[in-house]
Amino acid sequence: MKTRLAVSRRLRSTPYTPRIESLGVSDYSIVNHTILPKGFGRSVEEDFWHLCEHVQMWDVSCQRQVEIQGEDAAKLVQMMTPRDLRNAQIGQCLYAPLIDQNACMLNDPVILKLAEDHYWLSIADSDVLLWAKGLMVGYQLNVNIKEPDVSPLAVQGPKSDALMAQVFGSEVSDIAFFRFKKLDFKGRPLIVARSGYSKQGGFEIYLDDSSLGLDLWDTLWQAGEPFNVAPGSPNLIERVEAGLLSYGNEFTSENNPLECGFKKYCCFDDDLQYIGKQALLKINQEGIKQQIRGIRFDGEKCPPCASTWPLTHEKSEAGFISTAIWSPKLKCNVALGMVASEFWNQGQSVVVHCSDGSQRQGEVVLLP
Ligand code: THG
Repeated sequence: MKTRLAVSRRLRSTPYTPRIESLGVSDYSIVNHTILPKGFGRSVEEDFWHLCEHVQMWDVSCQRQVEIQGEDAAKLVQMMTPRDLRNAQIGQCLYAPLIDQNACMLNDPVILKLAEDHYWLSIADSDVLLWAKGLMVGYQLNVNIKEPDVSPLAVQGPKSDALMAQVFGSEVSDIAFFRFKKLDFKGRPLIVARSGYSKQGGFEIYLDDSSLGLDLWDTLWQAGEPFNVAPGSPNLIERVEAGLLSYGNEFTSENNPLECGFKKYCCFDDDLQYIGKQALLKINQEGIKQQIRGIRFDGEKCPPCASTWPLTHEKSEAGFISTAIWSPKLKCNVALGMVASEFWNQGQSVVVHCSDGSQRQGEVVLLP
């Protein structure tokens, strides 16, 4: 029997959903209370090769924006993250951990600086809106906070520059990595960033008017026909090989940013204040006991990794894997997981205990 998802107003559809449905969506996930198309009847491997060779359009409307605007906007956004935003520029995208007072991870959004007093937090799967509103009330900050009508559409893959130039003009090629510009779409300026949840290159279009969704989709789709465009989604093989982490999978609110490898996004300068700084300083001084690593392991294609799989070394617990999949490029299974400090060095041998009962010989690798 085919299981279906009962979509309601609460599990939100997107401006692109009618096209996603007519293109034969076969799998949905739910992120930020919004449906995320994950498959179109092809295998993850087929989607992977297509993404590496051509161009795909992804409905990533579930990357919801938390808009923070007003006199205290910069202050509030800085309170929420250990990343130093003092030199952030208008037009910049910044990947940033969000932490609570205990330095526990709350989210890892891409922050867009739209103006000195205007930010979007393009969030992963947790309710940042409520945390931000709580801080606004508790600290009596002069800001407006809302989730605007913004539905990102990602164009990813090596032919994305060529496709995007057809619709937005040659200006797209001037957008640097993790920068955005406002580009005209039928008389309407849309934010277009060179970013996205893959390492194959590409853009994210932040459509801020749902009523234009089908027009935007159709225009890109038509322009993409010569480039072999296909519908797609964040690809598990590509994401693991690229070392792109996922909140709720590789790390949760149980983890701190140092365990996630986000030290480069943590500022400890005396003159920068943010929530959780004291706790984070203490963790940094004491040193962490586990950190996210890549793991390669032997054997046949592993089963889908829907929970965590234990890692051991000579009967000692060594951590766990949170995401695993067969890599057709590397011809082995590849995974991401949290590895204890005694075992986190590159080349360390570990045993992976898969959910099908098999035990596979594996090796720890550093993230790219
Ligand atoms: N795009 C946008 N919003 C998002 C995501 C996205 N929100 C949810 C989720 N993805 C957040 N997670 C990530 C994880 C990694 C990256 C982006 C968002 C990423 N990282 C690059 C890297 O690790 O090499 C670049 C980081 C940097 O240079 O700052 O792209 O995909 N809009």
